[in-house]
Amino acid sequence: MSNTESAINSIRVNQLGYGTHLPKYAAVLEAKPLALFDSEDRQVAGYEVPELSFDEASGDNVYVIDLGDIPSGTYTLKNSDSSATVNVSDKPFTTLVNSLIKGLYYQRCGCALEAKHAGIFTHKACHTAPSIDWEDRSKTKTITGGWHDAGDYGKYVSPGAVTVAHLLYSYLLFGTGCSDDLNIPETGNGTPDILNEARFELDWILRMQREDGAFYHKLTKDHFAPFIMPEDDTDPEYIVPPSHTATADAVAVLALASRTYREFDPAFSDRALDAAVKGYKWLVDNQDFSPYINPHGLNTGPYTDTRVIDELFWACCELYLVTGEGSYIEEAERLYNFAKDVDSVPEEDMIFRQMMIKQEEAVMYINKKYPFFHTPKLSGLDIAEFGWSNVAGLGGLCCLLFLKKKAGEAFYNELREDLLKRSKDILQRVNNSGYRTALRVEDYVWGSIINVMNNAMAMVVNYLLTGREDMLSGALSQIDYSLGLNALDLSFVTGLGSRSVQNPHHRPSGADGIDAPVPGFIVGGPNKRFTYPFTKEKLGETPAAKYYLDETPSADTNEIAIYWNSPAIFVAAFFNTL
Ligand code: 9MR
Ligand code: ZN
Repeated sequence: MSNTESAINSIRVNQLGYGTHLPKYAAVLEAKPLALFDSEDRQVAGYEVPELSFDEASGDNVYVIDLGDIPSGTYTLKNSDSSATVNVSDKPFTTLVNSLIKGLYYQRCGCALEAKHAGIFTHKACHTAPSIDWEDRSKTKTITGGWHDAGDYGKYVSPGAVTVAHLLYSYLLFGTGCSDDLNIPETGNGTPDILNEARFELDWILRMQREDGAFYHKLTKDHFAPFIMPEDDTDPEYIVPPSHTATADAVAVLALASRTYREFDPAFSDRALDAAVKGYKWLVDNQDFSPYINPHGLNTGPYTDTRVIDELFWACCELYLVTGEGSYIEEAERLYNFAKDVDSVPEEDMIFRQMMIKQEEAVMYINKKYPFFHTPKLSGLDIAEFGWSNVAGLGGLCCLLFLKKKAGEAFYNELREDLLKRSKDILQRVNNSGYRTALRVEDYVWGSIINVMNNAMAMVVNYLLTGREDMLSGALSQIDYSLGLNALDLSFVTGLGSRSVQNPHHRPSGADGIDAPVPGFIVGGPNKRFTYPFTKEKLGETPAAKYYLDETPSADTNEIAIYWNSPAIFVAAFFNTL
């Protein structure tokens, strides 16, 4: 497939399908009349297409049309040069949710994927050997389990914690939309499979805690493996020193897990809370924060994060909810205010002050060393962010949708206003975009799908707080984007849609000898910032929304990652409950 071919079809739809009771958008690139035909070729609706407008991100002239009320069924939408299949049903997103969760199962490490669960996508047990302590090579420890992070076989605590948080919140908020049996090894054990799958990662996160309470940053080799199957990837793995961000993320997700699993496994719930409290104590006793950077000779994903204040905020919110101890929410509020203005930190809080100032220095340093992170300047906590480096929004979910007024009336109201304002700005981006994509031109970065899905999450939260229909349709458009209503006319989810990603940057998909990619992964998508030279060579001046290659080597545009699946699970699970 080339990007020129993708311009041929002038009608772009959500290739998987639309909800009977939800808005149904299609994008058209020709100002020609459109008509909708049922499966017996009878016309059921006709539409005039007004003037197209120019979409800066894609360079296309495009119009998004609302197809109106259509009963369940399969239809064809046509104009004089193109046609597209339109599926309408009551529960269009069940397949999406289930397949994205099952995708995480395919990332399981330390065990075999057996045919009865994995179909043709089996592999033998991988990464079961003892790992070596990076700092003291004489020490080894066997830490198995967890999910492979992405297209590589590394396992990293922060991204894992964030992924699990998305799953647990999906279950807690939208349980009926995401609790199907998924044919994984634990299916039928009395716990919903979304929690069974999350538990696989949680058990690994628990194993990543050092005796003193800190959490190791990651468990990887010193380099990315070639495109081989995981069981053939036998070079030594290293236990990489702890970081503050990994520790705070682990604390937060374990506190969240403690309340989520209480009814299914009280012993696990207790264990998770003990580990969280111990991790938090380590953070309190070790405030000499400096961001994790890869030591010399270690060349896997850095997941460098210059700001730990959002991780601490999230951890305090979760610890308060699960323990009811007031000091945690006081701390959360304090952090929220400090982040707004470092000069407001009183003298007696010098430790925090130093931490924040150090962060400013770190931002400058890291921006130079890892330019692709575009580290933001310190200016408050962004509670509309739910990704691996900025988790303030997860603390926001905890306060706004669970603690509510128990967070303190004034604090709750402030957080609510903050979220409403940020999500309004996000909706503005949707309305400014030719394809109703919640991205500005500059948001097409490595893993742009995270911006798309984070923004959808923020609009979902707004909808839950206000019932605003425009927020609901704004969020829905992001699901449509991921399933084909986009400038590339492509479903970014492997295995779903009539025209979907075929060559993700995913080692098993590239090495298993099977033509089709492993199903159930959403790829990072268009990225015009810090792309590989070969991507630039092929795409040149292509507009941002089309800066994408469906080619295996293109980690910069076509990799998969656990924490890109998970926010999409959250959003799709929400729509599944409507
Ligand atoms: O998701 C990460 C993205 O925000 C960064 O810009 C990018 C560049 O380093 O790295 C991404 O994370 C990768 C990680 O470092 C290693 N595993 C694969 C991840 C997805 O590409
Ligand atoms: Zn493995």
